[in-house]
Amino acid sequence: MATDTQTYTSKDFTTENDVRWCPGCGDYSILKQVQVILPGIGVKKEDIVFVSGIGCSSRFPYYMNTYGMHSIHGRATAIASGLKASRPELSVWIVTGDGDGLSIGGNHLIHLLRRNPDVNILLFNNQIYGLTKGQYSPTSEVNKVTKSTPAGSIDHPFNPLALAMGADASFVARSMDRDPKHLQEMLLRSYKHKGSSFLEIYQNCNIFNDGAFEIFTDKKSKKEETLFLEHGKPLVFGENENKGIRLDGLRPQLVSLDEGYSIDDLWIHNEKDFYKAQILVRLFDNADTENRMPRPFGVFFETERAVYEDLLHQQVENSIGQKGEGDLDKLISGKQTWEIF
Ligand SMILES: Cc1ncc(C[n+]2csc(CCOP(=O)(O)OP(=O)(O)O)c2C)c(N)n1
Ligand code: SF4
Repeated sequence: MATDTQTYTSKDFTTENDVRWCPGCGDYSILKQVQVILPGIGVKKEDIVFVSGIGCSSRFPYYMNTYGMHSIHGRATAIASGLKASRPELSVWIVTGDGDGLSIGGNHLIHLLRRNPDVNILLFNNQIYGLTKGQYSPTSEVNKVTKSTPAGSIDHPFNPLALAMGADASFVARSMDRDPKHLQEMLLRSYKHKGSSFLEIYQNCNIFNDGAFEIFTDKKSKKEETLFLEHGKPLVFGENENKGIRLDGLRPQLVSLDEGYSIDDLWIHNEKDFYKAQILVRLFDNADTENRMPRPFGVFFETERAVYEDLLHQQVENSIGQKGEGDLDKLISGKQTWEIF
């Protein structure tokens, strides 16, 4: 095992623990891609921490040869925020599921995003509760029949990226387990972003929700159903790259390049454009909608914004500069203390 970051390989990040996901689970690919990109970031293993909540996806830290914490349900975000505030030099990664991160942990997630600590959030979205054997989750589609919705779900699902934009996330992206190259690219972009990176990863739970994202991942339909975003490039997609999206005022419009429109008419992707990102995250049509928009993948939005730990440490330094080093005993005893005999 290498100890120098220059000579790390993906093997340096694997452990001897048995990986206990079901055979065929999408989590394996995500684990692999994380292990592939980490040698390239130049950070020592002992300075990397994976914090997870509870769920199948949250078993992730066991399988990483880094520091890690399998914490409490929905609270990976809270624990990671505290860790980053006290040890800002660490590379902190949060692994969470759609249940862990958006049900019980939804509140903590939005507050982390608005505070913007420099952490990377990987939201494994399989649209189901896997660990507890197949109940519906906040991203399950309407009419979804599960053990907890035997007559079909009547809940309107979350759109995770719209939620992240609403919480003023400074980096918002989507990828999928079945496109290793794209996933590696998005993981690296997430790492490089200074601030909270929110990366939603479509992940197949082949036991309780098999094929939830098949139209986006299957070779036969992928080109027609997906749109891969590239900064500065037009929004083109389709089997023959003959379809695109243009903006008609504020409305996205699906057009055919064979029928009167050219590349020059199309919307040019700009990751820095907050308003256009708000429109992009809404390309979220159901698979059965006629003339549906393709589902975008890639970086929707990135902006620079002060990070929480920098502000916090600056504030502490300023206070010390103004008032001198504090005295904890004095603070605890306060102005009015009594001795009881
Ligand atoms: C306080 C608390 N409530 C409920 C549970 C049960 N529970 C464990 S994991 C989970 C949801 C997991 O779903 P998700 O986050 O989507 O992860 P997956 O297993 O699909 O990867 C639930 C409800 C728990 N462990 N603790
Ligand atoms: S239950 Fe689903 S998410 Fe959990 S390990 Fe099995 S396939 Fe993966």
